[in-house]
Amino acid sequence: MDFTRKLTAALPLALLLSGTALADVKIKFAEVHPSGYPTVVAEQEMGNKLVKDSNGDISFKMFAGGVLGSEKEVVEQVQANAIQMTRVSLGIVGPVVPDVNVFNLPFVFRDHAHMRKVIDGEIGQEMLDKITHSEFNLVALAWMDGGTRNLYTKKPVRDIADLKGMKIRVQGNPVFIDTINAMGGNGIAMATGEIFSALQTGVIDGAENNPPTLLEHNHYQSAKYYTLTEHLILPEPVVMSKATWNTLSPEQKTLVKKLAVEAQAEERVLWDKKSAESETKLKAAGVEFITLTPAQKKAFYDATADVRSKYGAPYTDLIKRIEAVQ
Ligand code: BDP
Repeated sequence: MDFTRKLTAALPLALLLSGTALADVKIKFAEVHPSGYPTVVAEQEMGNKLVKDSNGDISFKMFAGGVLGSEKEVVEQVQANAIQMTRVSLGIVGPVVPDVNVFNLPFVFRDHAHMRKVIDGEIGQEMLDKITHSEFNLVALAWMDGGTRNLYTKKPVRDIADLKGMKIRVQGNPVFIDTINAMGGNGIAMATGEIFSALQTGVIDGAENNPPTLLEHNHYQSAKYYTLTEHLILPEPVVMSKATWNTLSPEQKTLVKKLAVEAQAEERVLWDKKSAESETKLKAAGVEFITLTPAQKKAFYDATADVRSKYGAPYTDLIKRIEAVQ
């Protein structure tokens, strides 16, 4: 770095002002969500602070809208350090770091507030550490909020029986395929970017996600029924490639971690606002929100009991600790 500093002192001002060309660490950040989405806004802000607070030693460029590939592809690229950072749904991390699948179990969190309490506390940090200490060359820094996932379908699901045989897209994680199958549907894994046309062409009958994704990825144009099952509440780690992390100075590591945690808090505020706006917009666009009675919701919970026992068996103590978080 000292050498670079001496070098930069000798360089013309124009080159200095271009900034990124001289940065020691160049971060490409991949996002599957479009510009303006809460995660993208908070991460871009994190990037701006990173450039400023590192005095330009770190550069940051956001690639939103999935231009660098699907989340699965991006995680592979981050492991290989071809992409330096991303935010990814925990659903996609599960097949890579199976320990995190505890958070991916259906109905493992009581509600959205419970999930937030858990990720903000020691269990949340332990889960980030599990990613970091796995052999997969990722350093997990903080959590983004991905809201609560509900089913959306082309034909209404007013009761669990209506789901029978419906082809429902899930993220590429066996836990989710088993979850949909246990509910009577037919779970089909595909990347986020393929859902829109799969819904249009009838390759799938529905999918499941939070209101901002249903809106911003335009899935509501084909799927007009939104059944509030609340079956998954998936937090989303912000990860850095370990190869890049290892090139950072101790001060830079502290800075990156601090700004990622700040982004976590900022995104949460943006998330709540965006969720409320999305609900209003979806309803205005003719999407019917189907509320379940407690008994109807319990049917989804009961149907997925085997999925919780199958994947949760090695983690019974952890699950008890999660349940104990008030
Ligand atoms: C959204 C997540 C995004 C996932 C997407 C999906 O924010 O990371 O890729 O769901 O299900 O809620 O593909």
